[in-house]
Amino acid sequence: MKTRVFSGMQPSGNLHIGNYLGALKNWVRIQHDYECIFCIVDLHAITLYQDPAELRAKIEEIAALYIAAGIDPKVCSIMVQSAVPAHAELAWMLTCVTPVGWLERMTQYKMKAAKQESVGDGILQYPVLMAADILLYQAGIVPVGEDQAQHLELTRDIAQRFNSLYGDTFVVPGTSLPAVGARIMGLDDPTQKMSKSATGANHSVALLDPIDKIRKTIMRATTDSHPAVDVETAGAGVLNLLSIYQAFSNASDEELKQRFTGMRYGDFKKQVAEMVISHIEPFQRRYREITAEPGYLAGVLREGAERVAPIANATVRTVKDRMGLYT
Ligand code: ATP
Ligand code: LTN
Repeated sequence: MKTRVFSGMQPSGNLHIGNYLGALKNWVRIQHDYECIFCIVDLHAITLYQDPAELRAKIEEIAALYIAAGIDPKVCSIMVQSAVPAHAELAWMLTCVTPVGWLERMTQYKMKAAKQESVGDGILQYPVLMAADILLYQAGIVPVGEDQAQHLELTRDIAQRFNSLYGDTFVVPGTSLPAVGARIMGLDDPTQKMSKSATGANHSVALLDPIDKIRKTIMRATTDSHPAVDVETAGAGVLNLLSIYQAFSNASDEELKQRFTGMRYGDFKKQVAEMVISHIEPFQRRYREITAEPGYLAGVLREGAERVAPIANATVRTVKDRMGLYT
C-alpha cells in the first residue's frame, strides 16, 4: 500500500505565495508518489469569526486554486473537512487524551490568544483537530510550511499517548518541509511570517492578485540600506526575496549568487517580480477556466469526500472500539 499524505489549508483569506511555496508546491511535486488527501479545513477557519457567505465562497476558491496550481483531482482526493463528520468526532476523543498544558505551550495559540480580549476554546483546541485530520487517515507524511512543525510534533505526541494508553492504533506521522520556501516573510516587514490574515497593503502577494499589483508589491518590498545585492551580508528583506526567487525558479545557491551579486535593488526586484508572475499568470488562467465550468468544483469536492469517508469512518470505529465506546 502507498504511504498516505494528508495536508490542508484554511479558507480564511487569500492564498499567497507563502502558502504556495511552503506547502502547495510540494503537494503538486509528490502527488503521484503517494496516496494524497488535500483538505480545505473549514472547521479550523471558524476558530476565528468568518462571515458565512464569504467562508462558503472561499471554500470553493481554495479548491479551485489547488487544482489551478497543479493538483490533479483524478489522482488526489480534494475534500472539505466539515463534509466528513469523523474529523470532529475523532477530535473529541483525542481531546480527552491531551493535557491542556501541551496546548497552552503552542506558539500559535499564544500569539492568537494575545491578540484577543476573550479567547475562544477553538483556538486552544485547534491543534487537536489538526491531529484528528492527520491520524484519521493514518497519514505517514504531512507536507506543510515551517509554522506548522510544532503542531505536527504535538500530533505525534497525541498519537503516541493514545497508542500507549489503548494499544497501537495510529501511524505516527512525519513532517515534510521544503528545503527553500518553508517560511516566506511579509514583504512589508521581513520579521513577520507572510500570513493570510495580515492586513497591510504591501504585506503579501496573493495567488489571485492582479498582475500589476503583484509587480508593485514586490517593487515596494522592504530591503535594507545597501545599494546592491550581496548574498553574504544581505538583510532579512533581501534574503526573503532571494528565497522567493529561488523557490519559484529552483535555482541553486551558486546560480543565485552569480545572477544577483552586485545587482542594484531595483533591477533585482524586477527580476523577482517577473519570476513570480511567470508562475502565477498560468495559475490565474487555469483558475478562470475551472471556475467557469458550472458544478465542476462541487463535483470534485463531493467525490473527494465520498472517497475518503470510508477510511475516516473505519478509524473512528476502531478508536471507539479501543476506548470502550458504544459501537
Ligand atoms: P493565517 O494567517 O490565516 O493563519 P496562513 O497564511 O498561515 O493563514 P494557513 O492556512 O494557516 O495559512 O496555512 C496553509 C499552509 O501554508 C500551511 O502548510 C502553512 O505552514 C503554510 N504557510 C503559511 N504561511 C506560510 C509562509 N509565510 N511561508 C511558508 N509556508 C506558509
Ligand atoms: N493548521 C494548518 C492547517 C491544517 C493542516 C491539517 C495541515 C489543518 N489540518 C492537517 C496539515 C495537516 C495550517 O496551516 N494553519
